[in-house]
Amino acid sequence: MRRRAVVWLLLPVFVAVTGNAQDKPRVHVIATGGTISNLGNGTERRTGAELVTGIGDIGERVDVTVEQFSNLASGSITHEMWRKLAGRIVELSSGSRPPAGFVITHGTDTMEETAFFLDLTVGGCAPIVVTGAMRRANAVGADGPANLRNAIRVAAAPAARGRGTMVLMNDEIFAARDVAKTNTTRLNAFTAPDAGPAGVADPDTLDFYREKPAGCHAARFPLDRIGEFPRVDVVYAYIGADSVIADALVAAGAKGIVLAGVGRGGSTPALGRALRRATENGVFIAVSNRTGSGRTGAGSYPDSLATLAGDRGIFVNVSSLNPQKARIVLMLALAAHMDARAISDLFSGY
Ligand code: DAS
Repeated sequence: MRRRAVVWLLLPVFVAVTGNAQDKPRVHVIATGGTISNLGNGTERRTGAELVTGIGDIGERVDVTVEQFSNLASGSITHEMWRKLAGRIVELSSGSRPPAGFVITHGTDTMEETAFFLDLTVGGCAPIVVTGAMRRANAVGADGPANLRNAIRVAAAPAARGRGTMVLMNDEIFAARDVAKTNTTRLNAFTAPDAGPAGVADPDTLDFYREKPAGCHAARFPLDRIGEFPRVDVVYAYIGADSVIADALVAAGAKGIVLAGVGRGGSTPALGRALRRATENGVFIAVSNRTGSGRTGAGSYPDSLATLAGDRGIFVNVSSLNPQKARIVLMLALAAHMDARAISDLFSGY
């Protein structure tokens, strides 16, 4: 299965799966794998073309083309695959017949990370809608077909233009920045704990709860400004957390560490001291929290870091971004060679 996935990555299949394209918006589906394609037998997964064909009537209103990017569980998606996926969307958007929108099928486990990466790196008017399934492709009550159908509807909709990358799951539309997987198995596993959903895909209409942006979506980190991805890790705070993990990450070459702090961003004294030592080695520390929602608070930092807050920006607050999303921002900021002050300002914008 692994060999097959690599072949797909290198030779993407680009097929039109719906008929007559006249006067219909085109949505380009890029399939990466995940439970939506998983048949549960350990070897086979449905292709993107099979998934689209399985939803029958969608071709009446939308011209759907499909490309197989990979066919992997989402834990196997890599940083370089992110760069390649974003690059592919940029390439297709600037081609002679750009699609009206994109749908990315993806495993749900890391979906929020890929969606946020795309939102930060791909600009333009065409919406990017990431979707997947909580139940396997051949499960009773599989949610994949409805999610894919709704994602295609959103990607084709004029009302979605300029909104950047979204996630569509269980009839709800979420902004990539806000969404998180907050349950392991339920169909309503995706929520936006602080902001709420951005809209809903009802059977008769798509309803967005926020005003349509005046222009197109601007990428904060356009791909052509990003160099190599540095090592950036997340360290969890908990009762008894000591310095071992943070020290080991610095020794392993981490350029950034996100603290998944307790409460509003605190840690144990020992972990706090280790993070302070890390800053002395030029490592950037971004403080997030492990609560699942809410802002990381100014003044709630570990004692040993408090005096560094704002100091040359080496210690940055990440407001309500969860740790895995704060990690992406820090990694991109470092890959874009932003300096300490710029990174500090960037995080205060979240
Ligand atoms: N939960 C799935 C994912 O996120 C795992 C799978 O489909 O193999 O990709």
